[in-house]
Amino acid sequence: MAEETIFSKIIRREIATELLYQDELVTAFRDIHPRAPTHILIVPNVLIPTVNDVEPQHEAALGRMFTVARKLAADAGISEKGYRLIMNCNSHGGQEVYHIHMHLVGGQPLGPMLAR
Ligand code: DGP
Repeated sequence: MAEETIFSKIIRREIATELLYQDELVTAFRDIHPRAPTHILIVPNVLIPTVNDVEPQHEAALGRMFTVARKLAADAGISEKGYRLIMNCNSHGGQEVYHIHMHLVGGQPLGPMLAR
């Protein structure tokens, strides 16, 4: 059984965090350490620790993450200029919170995908 993270408490509204979106599959809220003018986290409501733990039964939630990303990007007014969706996995990927999440970042030019 995977250990819960702070994200489970946010999803269950046990700690005060403004939710930008929530339905039966996913929840979205602002990153506490924004790296760009828009920096939103979109998470499945069910605890999946890493992308390595993704199973076919998660496909509905994972697909919903993209449709919600599209909506929130439009709400933020960044659709036309563009944005980046990021999912980090384990230590080499720089994952800090072991409840998978999609970063939606934009609002300024983001530069190359990876530092050289
Ligand atoms: P990652 O490195 O991909 O695991 O990114 C985790 C992100 O989660 C990081 O950008 C900071 C954010 N974060 C961590 N704790 C909290 C929290 O309690 N609230 C919010 N809103 N964001 C958090």
